[in-house]
Amino acid sequence: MAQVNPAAARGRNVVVVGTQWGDEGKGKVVDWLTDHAQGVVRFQGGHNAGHTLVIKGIKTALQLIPSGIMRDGVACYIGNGVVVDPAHLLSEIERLEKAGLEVRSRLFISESCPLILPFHVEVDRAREALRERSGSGKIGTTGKGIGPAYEDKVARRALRVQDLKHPQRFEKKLRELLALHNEALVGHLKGQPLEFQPIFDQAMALAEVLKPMMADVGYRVHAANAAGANILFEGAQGTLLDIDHGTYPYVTSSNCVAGNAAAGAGVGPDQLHYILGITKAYTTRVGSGPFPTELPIDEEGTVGHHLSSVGQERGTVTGRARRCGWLDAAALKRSVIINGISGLCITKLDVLDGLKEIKVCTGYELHGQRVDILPLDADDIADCVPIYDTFPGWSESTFGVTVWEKLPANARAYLERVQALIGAPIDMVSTGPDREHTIVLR
Ligand code: 2SA
Ligand code: MG
Repeated sequence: MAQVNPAAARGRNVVVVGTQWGDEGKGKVVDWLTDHAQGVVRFQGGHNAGHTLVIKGIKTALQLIPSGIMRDGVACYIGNGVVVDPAHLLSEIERLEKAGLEVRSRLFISESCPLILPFHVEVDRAREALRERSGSGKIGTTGKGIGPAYEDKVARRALRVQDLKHPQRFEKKLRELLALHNEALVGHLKGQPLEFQPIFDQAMALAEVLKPMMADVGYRVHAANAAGANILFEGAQGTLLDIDHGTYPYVTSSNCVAGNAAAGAGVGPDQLHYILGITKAYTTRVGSGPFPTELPIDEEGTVGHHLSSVGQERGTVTGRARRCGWLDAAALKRSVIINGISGLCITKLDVLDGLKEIKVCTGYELHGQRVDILPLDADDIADCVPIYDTFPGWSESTFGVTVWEKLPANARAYLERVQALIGAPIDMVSTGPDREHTIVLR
């Protein structure tokens, strides 16, 4: 089979999205594809994302800065669809600079990004505490202020990156917004109010540092493209956490699907040429919400424990243990349709090495009926009883394999069946965290 990197053709843009509940390994794949790209754009989410890259054995976790930053000379864009915590952004820039990377000259931050400010974090955490106290159940957010910042955006009262350039305008808007959030904080959220001055002073200090990186990102990406550059659109979280299409309300507050790559970067949908869906060979989820194929992870010797420990399934940002379970092809079927997936990359196949048998959920029994695609209502999803196909496992190691034919026959059979069930071709397989641990098909 010919080995073609999906990003290799000149002027070809690739969108990379997660097809599950995030943590599919998007960061590694984006980094690998960046070999053939001159720019990488983030288009949604914020520093709730945790993209782990391993390059020459050294692990780096990125939250807000696009994964392209690990390659010299690649331009990195933070699109208007991203919510930006300026204090976090600066700390991430400084951390990467300490590691010897050139960041500021090739990082472009959209002036239209809404800002995450300290009161968003307070409100996010206080709301979670309230949900817990009232018995309505936590969402299990990352506590980074993501939801409240997007709420302000949609309510048309957000402070945006561009406001940082205008101290008087910033002051006026900040006073109004802070008053509103303080009212909620001291009222029903039973928290503490925040003071204006420290927030304002910190923002103005950050403004000076960030100003040279502020840019008209949509236009820049358009111009780069017109000059023949290949652009990668790097999704964060995953389709099942999408605000519209995910397991609402147990979702994040942005659209994680491929269609939002255009709106969240500020380019036309005709600039999205190939949609690569990243799919972990099993399923994980961090935070609350329904998860039909979930397995218990605590008991040694069980499959759930195997996935959790061999897969090192812990939140990159929060350190929380991720919930683990079998691959859910019925959920993936929905992801493939919503994203318009061109091809899939299966990641962490090696984590399944050594399991006696491997299961794939092909549909569910729901209220006495068989359904073959993930329902839209979270309560229905919680009632779904998965129906499984069972495959023999393999004892050989697939870690680091780079050629399809060298995979164990049972691993190939498993992937071929998955491909047929999901309705999209597998174009890549990742067999380890390093750049080199990659099989390219088609
Ligand atoms: P939020 O903070 O408002 O976006 O949380 C809402 C839900 O979205 C989930 N979410 C995530 N799920 C998986 N990975 C994410 N990034 C980190 C990682 C998470 C971590 O890479 O491991 O470290 O815990 C991410 N970000 C948001 C979140 O769990 C809620 O279910
Ligand atoms: Mg992650």
